[in-house]
Amino acid sequence: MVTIVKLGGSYITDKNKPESILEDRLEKIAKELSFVPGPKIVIHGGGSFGHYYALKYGIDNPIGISKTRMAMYKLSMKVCEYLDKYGLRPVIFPGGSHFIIRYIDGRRIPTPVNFYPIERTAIMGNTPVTFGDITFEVSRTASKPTIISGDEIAYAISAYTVMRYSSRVFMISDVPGVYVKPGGPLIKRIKVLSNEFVDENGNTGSLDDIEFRDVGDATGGMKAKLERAMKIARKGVKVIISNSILEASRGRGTIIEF
Ligand code: IP8
Repeated sequence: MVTIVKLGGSYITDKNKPESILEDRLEKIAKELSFVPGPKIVIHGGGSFGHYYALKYGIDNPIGISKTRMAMYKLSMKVCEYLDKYGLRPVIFPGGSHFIIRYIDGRRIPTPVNFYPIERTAIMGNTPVTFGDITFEVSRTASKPTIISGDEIAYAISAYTVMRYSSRVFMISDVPGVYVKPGGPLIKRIKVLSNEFVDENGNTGSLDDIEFRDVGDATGGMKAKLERAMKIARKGVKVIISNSILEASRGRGTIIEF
């Protein structure tokens, strides 16, 4: 079983302060991940590293591309320091070097390029670490720099590995899962095919009935996270949204499956 762990940028950094890392969270994640058996791949977002520089310099010019990607390497090294501390033998594979966006009929399709070294490294017993980054959006007629998010990379890896291995995705956030409404019951399981959920009290409902808290953040909060998780689940890969890798590995949190 390959475990793909997606760490949101806002989970591991303080988005309000450039280049600030929430080290206690990295410590917790690394420690928990060291108990998970089998191959693992870690993906992280940009938070107050990548997003700060992408906004400051833009991504359509050499300075912005360099500054943004350098910031992401710095953040990734910090993630790796903690993974190394807990014996996870991390190896960095920059997102912009291993994934592109294919742009077909108005749709962005995140696609692995040169995935073989990542796959082999995971099987060898190292932990590949990749991240949301600047890459290229390539259509039949044009190519331009674009940001590929950590979630898009999680999708690309899931879509690629689903035919080869059994895999699961843990989306780690600062809440234990998805709630039916603010303050109230946690959703245990979502079936994307039937558009239904079961909550922690055993009650069922339709996904259209979920009331999301209006968080007003740029990445769209839990609603957007759930949509991205559902895209992965439609490929046949189970996703668990949780605030803990240990809980997720026991099947606790919100499970999203086909
Ligand atoms: O935080 C974007 O990744 P995300 C990374 O997962 C950059 O959206 C370079 C801003």
